[in-house]
Amino acid sequence: MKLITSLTSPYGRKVRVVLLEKKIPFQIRVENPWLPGNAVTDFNPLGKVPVLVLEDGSSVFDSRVIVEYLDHVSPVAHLIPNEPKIRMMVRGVEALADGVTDAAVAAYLERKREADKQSGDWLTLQEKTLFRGLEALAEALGEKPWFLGNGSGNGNGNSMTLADVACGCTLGYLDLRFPEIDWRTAHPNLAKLFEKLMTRTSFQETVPVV
Ligand code: GSF
Repeated sequence: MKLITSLTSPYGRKVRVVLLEKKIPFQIRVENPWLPGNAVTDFNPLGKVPVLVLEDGSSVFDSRVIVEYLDHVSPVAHLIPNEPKIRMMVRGVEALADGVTDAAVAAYLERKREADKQSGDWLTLQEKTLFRGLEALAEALGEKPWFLGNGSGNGNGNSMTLADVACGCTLGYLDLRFPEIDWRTAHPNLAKLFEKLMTRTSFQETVPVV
């Protein structure tokens, strides 16, 4: 399978981490969805990355659909638990992390516009969402080592789930685009989680490249 993504996309990183954790072989095709003439719309009418192109030529998007598919096609390192309530909790944290990323991407794009075209209200709205989301992530993690925390996790002796992966990709994106946001001091528990994630090859190999 082939993954179309940019090397800075936090959603693309989430998918790459899942592919690496699950040891699923893949090729990567780098596309920047914001550059004129990019090929993303050939694969996704929405023009967004990541897109996963399967062997039969069909395309899968967005990142949440892709990771759901990947977790089903390989039994290695299940990241999405089966039990409905636990599964909902994991997907809920993923939605929260993705939501923080959405706000960060929106604020980043707004800041890239010429100064006199930027909307202060829009930026404030996105920043408020971002900080509220971060707080909710920190609260959901609490003092547990992982979001599912106590080994009851995914039944393979490893409590890391998609919740941790998604949160890690969001935090890595903040470091990339908003280095001035000191989320580590505000939320030491998230800092601890991120540090642990960064010891894994899957996170080390997917550090955003500008
Ligand atoms: C978001 C993808 C996205 O916004 C997902 O896959 O989870 N909900 C989707 N991707 C951005 C690039 S990035 O910020 O990661 C994108 O492709 N934007 C192009 C555009 O035209 O919005």
